[in-house]
Amino acid sequence: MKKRTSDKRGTAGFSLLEVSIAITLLGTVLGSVALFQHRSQEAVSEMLVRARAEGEARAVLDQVVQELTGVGRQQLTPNPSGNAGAETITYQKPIAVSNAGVVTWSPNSRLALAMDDGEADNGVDDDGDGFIDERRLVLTRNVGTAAQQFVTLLHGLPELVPGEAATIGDDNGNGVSDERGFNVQLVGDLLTVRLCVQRRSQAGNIVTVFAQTAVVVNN
Ligand SMILES: [Ca+2]
Ligand SMILES: [Ca+2]
Ligand SMILES: [Ca+2]
Repeated sequence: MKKRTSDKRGTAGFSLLEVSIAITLLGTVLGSVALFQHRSQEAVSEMLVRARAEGEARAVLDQVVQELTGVGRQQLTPNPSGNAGAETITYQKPIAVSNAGVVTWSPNSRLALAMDDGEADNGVDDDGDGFIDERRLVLTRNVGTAAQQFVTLLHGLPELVPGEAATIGDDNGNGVSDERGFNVQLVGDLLTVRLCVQRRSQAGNIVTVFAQTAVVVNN
């Protein structure tokens, strides 16, 4: 009589080798999922940081446009029409015009870069935010008078915008040489205002935002 044989593999379950392969595969899959989640979180973090920085830059640009609207070309100091434009600009706005057409100008206001809080111009990241020698944009009203007032409009503007080297010349090909995070440049009657801000994402990646606009100046 033929002896009945049983399928030992079927009843004994998985072999050690199979279990070991399964655990390895599961580990790989879980690792991939964790990596994917981490990357997704970082991508979302970067998106949020970028959106916030763009909002900040846009709002400051609007404020700068408001400041510079109506300014006279002759009242711009220094003359920002060179290749390097200007990173500090002093200006006056018309506040009255007499019947004879004589314009009364406001006291001087100034937009200028200053070292950011806790930062010194020394090639070192003094405030530990991951950026070296970053600037802030400062608006000064009533320059040189008893009523002089300072307002910081924006923090975290780079010493030189990415793509621009500290050698003379327009390395990033945007028409301005050696520009910092704030620059104004006059071409004809058009005053172009450029902003660049930098932030760090949660994982420490650099997020750079550029924004620019232009204002027509009076003669
Ligand atoms: Ca810093
Ligand atoms: Ca520094
Ligand atoms: Ca440039």
